[in-house]
Amino acid sequence: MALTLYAHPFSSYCQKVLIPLYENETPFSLRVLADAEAAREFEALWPLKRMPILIDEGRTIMEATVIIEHLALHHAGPVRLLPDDPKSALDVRFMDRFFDNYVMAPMQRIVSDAMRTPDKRDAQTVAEARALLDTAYRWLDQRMANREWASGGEFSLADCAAAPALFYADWTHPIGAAFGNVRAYRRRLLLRPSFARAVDEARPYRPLFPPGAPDRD
Ligand SMILES: N[C@@H](CCC(=O)N[C@@H](CS)C(=O)NCC(=O)O)C(=O)O
Repeated sequence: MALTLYAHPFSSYCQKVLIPLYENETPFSLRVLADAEAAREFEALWPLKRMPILIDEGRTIMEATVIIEHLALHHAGPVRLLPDDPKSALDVRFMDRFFDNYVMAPMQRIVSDAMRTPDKRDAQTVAEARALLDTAYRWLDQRMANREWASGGEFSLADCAAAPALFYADWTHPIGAAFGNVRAYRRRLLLRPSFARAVDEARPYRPLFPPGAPDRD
């Protein structure tokens, strides 16, 4: 059961998939997309060039959430990232969408804008992204008032999405002191060994962070 992941350790969506692989100690080989040969293979496999992708016995699986669902179906380990109960699983999937669409996406918009030359930057897009992050933080703060993890009582797919999303969102648009539950949840995620490992492996790349990485996790 040879699994190959095309990914980069510093990428948020790649970390989202590294977390479940580390949670279950699933064996896989990594093709790091800083390598030119790996990048050529990746582009041939997925012309949309969005990482990560997983190769499982010749089959290419795209999209971080789908990769995690694929791992849960075909390479299940002791840590179940989707509950068996369909209603509970639906809430996990909702929270996964929440983190991708309303935290990861606006964070990426701010980062992408910082990669442009000053004359190509779009202040309105960045302002809208920051406003969306504030709204997302506010909603999440209430949601997390009495919770350890994003959905149900167990660490799940939703937390895999949350960890890198909140990690980088806080770097680009700091989570304010008013959102203590979100801050505490981000700290809990950083203590989770699977995510802590992904964060450690990405440390050497911090100087590459386009808006500039703060001197902290
Ligand atoms: N919808 C995709 C998004 C993946 C994505 O945006 N990956 C980023 C890295 S974090 C990427 O490949 N960026 C390259 C680009 O935008 O050209 C998923 O869920 O896997």
